[in-house]
Amino acid sequence: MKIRTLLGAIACSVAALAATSTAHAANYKSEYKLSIVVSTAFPWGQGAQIWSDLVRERTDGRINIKIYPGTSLVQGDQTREFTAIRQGLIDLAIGSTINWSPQIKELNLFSLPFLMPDYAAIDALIEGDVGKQLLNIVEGKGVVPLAWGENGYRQLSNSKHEVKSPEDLKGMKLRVVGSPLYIDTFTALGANPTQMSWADAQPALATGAVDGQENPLSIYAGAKLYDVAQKYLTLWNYVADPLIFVVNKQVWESWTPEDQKIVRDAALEAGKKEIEIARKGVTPEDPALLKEIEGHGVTVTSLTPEQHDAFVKVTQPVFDKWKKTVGEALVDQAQKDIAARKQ
Ligand code: X2X
Repeated sequence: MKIRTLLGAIACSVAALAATSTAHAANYKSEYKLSIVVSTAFPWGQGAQIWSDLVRERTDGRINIKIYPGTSLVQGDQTREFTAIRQGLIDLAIGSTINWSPQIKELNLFSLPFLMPDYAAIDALIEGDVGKQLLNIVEGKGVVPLAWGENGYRQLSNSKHEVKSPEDLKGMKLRVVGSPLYIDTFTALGANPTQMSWADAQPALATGAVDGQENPLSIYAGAKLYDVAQKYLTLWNYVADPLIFVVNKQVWESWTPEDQKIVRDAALEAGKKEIEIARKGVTPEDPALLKEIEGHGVTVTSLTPEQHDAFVKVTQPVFDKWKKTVGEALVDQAQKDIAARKQ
């Protein structure tokens, strides 16, 4: 009798549990929209693919993420992506800190000219206290941040001539990204910067409406910018843009704690792998991508320490001005952590 009661109770709770998970699953959408700027042919998009695949596998298809490249959910306007995530037009995203800077001024940190001299410096920021503070700020804006990724060090290309000094940039028409900090930096360098989306940048380069642009080598090569007359490339590592993996808050809260953990762990795993992919082939130790670019007849210019210093000097006032916007304490902390980084 007792055993029967016990078995009955177990059967009841199993049924109740099953009912709860069905109820949860019933709240789930059949598809979750993930926004990114470039396709899965780029490291950024590969990160999205890895995340989406891991989540689908580990939730047995309960969470089905579809990738929307080209920031198509906001008609290509990267600077509206963060707002669209908040509003629920976008369920998930892997976004560049640059594109979300108009809404989160602290993310301009990574765009301060010549703040981060090497990968160890980037790691010291995103893996340390500064990274935590920034993710807290993102969370405070009502979006759930899960992990860091990386677009990469942004190098300068143009169709005119080799750039080795600020003088070489004089009057050059350059497409820049959506934070006004970039307008200030390139104005200080004597160029003629104009802000446009990545979608508009490619035709503008192809028609010669602009002379040049700045982007990580993976984007430069993936978009075949050497085929649109971008034959001069200067490696100057002046800024790098990390990526942030996020989920819309209401969507996040609609998931069970078990599924939340799966999505978070998968983001951390995908972020780590994506950073590895983004750093492939673009260093003196592993120059495969650089060699490929040179193979397309591109003049690749590296700077001597003196040439590098000239760029740092001219952009110092921009750094100082924007340090106030980003937050003096945050920038001081970043500089301290970079100075103490493990090489
Ligand atoms: O628009 C760009 O330059 C890109 C693709 O790098 C970003 O989305 C920041």
